[in-house]
Amino acid sequence: LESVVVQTTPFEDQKPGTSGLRKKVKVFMEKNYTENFIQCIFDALGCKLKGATLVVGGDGRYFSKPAINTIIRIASANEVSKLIIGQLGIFSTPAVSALIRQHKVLGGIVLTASHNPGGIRHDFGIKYNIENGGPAPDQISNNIYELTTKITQYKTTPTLETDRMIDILGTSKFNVDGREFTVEIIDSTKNYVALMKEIFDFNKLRALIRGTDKRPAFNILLDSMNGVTGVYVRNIFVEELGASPDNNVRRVVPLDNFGEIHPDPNLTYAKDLVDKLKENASYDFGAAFDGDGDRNMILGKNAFFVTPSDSLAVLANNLDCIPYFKKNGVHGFARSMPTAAAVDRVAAKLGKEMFEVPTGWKYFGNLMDAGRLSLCGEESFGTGSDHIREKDGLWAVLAWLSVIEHKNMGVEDILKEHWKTYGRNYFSRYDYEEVETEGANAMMQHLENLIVSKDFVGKTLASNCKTYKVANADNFSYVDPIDHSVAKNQGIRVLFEDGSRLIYRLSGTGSSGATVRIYIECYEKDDVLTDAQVMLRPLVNISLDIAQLKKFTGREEPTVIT
Ligand code: VG1
Ligand code: CO
Repeated sequence: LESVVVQTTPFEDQKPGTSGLRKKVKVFMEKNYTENFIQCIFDALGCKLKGATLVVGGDGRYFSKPAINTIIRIASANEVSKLIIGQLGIFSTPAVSALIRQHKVLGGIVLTASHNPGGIRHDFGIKYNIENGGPAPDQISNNIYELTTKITQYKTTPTLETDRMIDILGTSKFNVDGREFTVEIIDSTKNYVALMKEIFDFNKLRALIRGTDKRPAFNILLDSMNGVTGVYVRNIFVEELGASPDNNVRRVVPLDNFGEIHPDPNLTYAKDLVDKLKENASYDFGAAFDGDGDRNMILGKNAFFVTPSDSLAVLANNLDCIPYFKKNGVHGFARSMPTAAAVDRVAAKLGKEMFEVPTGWKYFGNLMDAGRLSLCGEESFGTGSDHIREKDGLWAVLAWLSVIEHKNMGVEDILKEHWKTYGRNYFSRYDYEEVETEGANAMMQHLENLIVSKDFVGKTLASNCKTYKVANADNFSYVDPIDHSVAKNQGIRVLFEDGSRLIYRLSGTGSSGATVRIYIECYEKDDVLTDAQVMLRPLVNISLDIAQLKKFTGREEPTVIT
């Protein structure tokens, strides 16, 4: 086969966001749009690409197959030696990360827009992961973006027949321009399942789920929301751990449009699961995952909600019951800046290093590679450890079940015990989706001006008879302790004297308009059982007030509250 060079012109909007390039499917379908971006990923890899192996796969959403066929042809023409692809194009994001590490390959291309809806009218995404298995750092993404603004041609092998190639397991070899090019289609779950078996004690987890002479079965309900985790959930929970395919799992067949739902595990978009747990009190535990399987939501009996920030803290406090950490030890902890600081208290008590990084999993990678970070999380339903370099929804559920098994306690009791020891970081996030970009930008600019205005620091803000004194305010910047790279403008922070915080960011994962996120947090040592929305009400009012949110966005109510 012979490769050809195709002339093309740049697109202006190929800047990767918080987690890769995400656009409507119809944008990726435009002539040369996908081709350009793939060629720019390869160009950014430079001479490392020649003879390299890459992993390719994603959450199976609409447009995955044509995108993979494009990747196969362009890779073959750019002297890649081998692609390892999941059958039917399916790999969860954590599974890609695991495979890159297990096979020690150059990197991987993940085809997903994560929790964004899928299908012909919705979103698609392409993300590059580097050789440690993690999302490309800013410097590489910026380089890819630079190239997309200048691209004039791409290389491809149009005669390479890809039809149905990814449907069948096996290896195909081609001769392209006199070089050997290999495509290996592998089982989507095998390596990942093996990894989970090394990390956790499957015998104990099976006993928990099936019940023993001494203990009744712990009744779980896992919701894959028609996303990619379905195949992993069936394999791990039903086949390996003996969960019931009828009663313990739901929506476990991945659909390319996620059944027209928003595959995002939170109280709004996974309300279905919340309702199931409320209706049926025999469920002890519920969990949901997002489209690509890196997010998780944890619920207890009667849908008792665990905030991701608390989830991280509870796991940090109990890691020693998981074989992986017994063997490898527990190094530091980390969270993204907007994530509530509950885990910081655990770190302080256990004497572990604690890091606060910008939003996005790519910022955890260097710390893990340097052996300084074992467990980390984000308030956006992301939890994970240094077993891979992505957040990992299934891992989080297996970790929670390990803690539950070990402590022989339910979710709610574990949380209450935790709060009794550490106090409680009340946390909520308000999202305003698809706001007009201009209004959102103007609001952020207003906040920028406000926080540097004279007398803002030191000011007392009040609502509902509660007063908060501003101790500090800034736009968060981060210097990576390992490579000293700098990430600026990562969110406006208003920090109060009593440790309460308000944070404002614009989302970097949407595909149309802007999404405003407001993160609200306070800490209570003793009053730990109040409803979070009640406790945070005064701070919420202050946050909307100082941002003049209604004036800038026209919005009365948030789209999603978590
Ligand atoms: C959101 C979350 C962030 C997360 C990112 C990717 O980003 O806030 O914490 O890392 O999504 O998650 P943003 O820029 O929209 O706030 V996912 O599930 O795409 O891997
Ligand atoms: Co995701």
